Amino acid sequence: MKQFDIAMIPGDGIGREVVPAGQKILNVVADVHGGVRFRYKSYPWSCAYYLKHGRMMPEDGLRRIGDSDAIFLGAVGFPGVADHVSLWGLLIPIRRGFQQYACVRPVKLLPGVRSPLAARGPEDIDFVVVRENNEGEYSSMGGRIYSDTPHEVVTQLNLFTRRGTERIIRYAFELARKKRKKKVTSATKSNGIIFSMPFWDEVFWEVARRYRGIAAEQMHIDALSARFVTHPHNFGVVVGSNLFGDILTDLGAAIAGSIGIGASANLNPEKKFPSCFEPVHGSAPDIVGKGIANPLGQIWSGALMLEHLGYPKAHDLVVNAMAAVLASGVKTPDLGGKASTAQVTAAVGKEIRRLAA
Ligand code: GGG
Repeated sequence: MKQFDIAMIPGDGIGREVVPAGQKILNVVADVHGGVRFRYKSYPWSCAYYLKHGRMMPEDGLRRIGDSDAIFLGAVGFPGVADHVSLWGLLIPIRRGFQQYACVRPVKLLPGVRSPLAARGPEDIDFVVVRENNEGEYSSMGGRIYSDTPHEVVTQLNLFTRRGTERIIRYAFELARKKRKKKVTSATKSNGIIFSMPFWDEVFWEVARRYRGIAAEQMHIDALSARFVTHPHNFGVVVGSNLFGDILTDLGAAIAGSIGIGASANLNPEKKFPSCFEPVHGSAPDIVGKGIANPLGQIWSGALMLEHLGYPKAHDLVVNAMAAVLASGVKTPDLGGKASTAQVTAAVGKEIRRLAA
């Protein structure tokens, strides 16, 4: 029996509703698998914690969860705490402190879900976005002077290192090797951003030359966003900087039916540190407490965790169960259904048991 220690951080808003749903499904998987068990420790780090303690997590927070096998996180951010305070106080330290430099986000239209794109089916929307997760536009370098005067000056430095750029692009090409469509598309903006993006392009083509069997292309982020809508079937793996990857994956989740279904893995590929699994969506204050949050983004993130921990078949089992439940019409309102968080979760659990039997 293999036991994994999971650090759970439900965080804010609907994170507190979908993380327990994801945990239920992990327990069902453990149950039907028989050879794996999860031991959870929950941490209350969140905006509520900030309002009480003046920080999003304790000073030694990373040390406390550093020994876990994985982190299972819900959502970060809530009205009453500035978004940059909550993000930089919790999620970004986790991503950086544990060198989770590869953020992998599948964009896949599951059977039973209607894409907002007309006449698109599951065979048209099935690719992965790899987001650089440790540097780029998410940088704390810069400053603000002469505040509240007409002479106010604000600078924000983007940070692109050769090591960081090369390793994420290499990661994207390695991933493309395992995919049906062997193609990597690079998100750039080297016409307007004249230092970092031409550098990104240069590194992209240096790496691309080493992967003979994999098609490579670069596209400006504006055109690429439009192509997500007009030609989603053309993509295999899309690689982008921190900000570009973040924006593209909200769009990706939307064309795959709902932001509520988007899953994400913040990976430390070397497995020196724990990786963190969280849905793409945020805390959704508008639907908190209504019991209608879509649990599938969290459940799918749990499936990505299973894959990372060495159980790819368990990943497939969960995703197949999700697809079957959606195809049967059990959906939360964001997908046009009437089911609650609890009903969708129970249906996925039941389907996992049925498929595994
Ligand atoms: N579930 C992830 C979450 O709460 N994300 C909030 C957010 O705004 N994240 C920005 C980012 O991923 O960079």
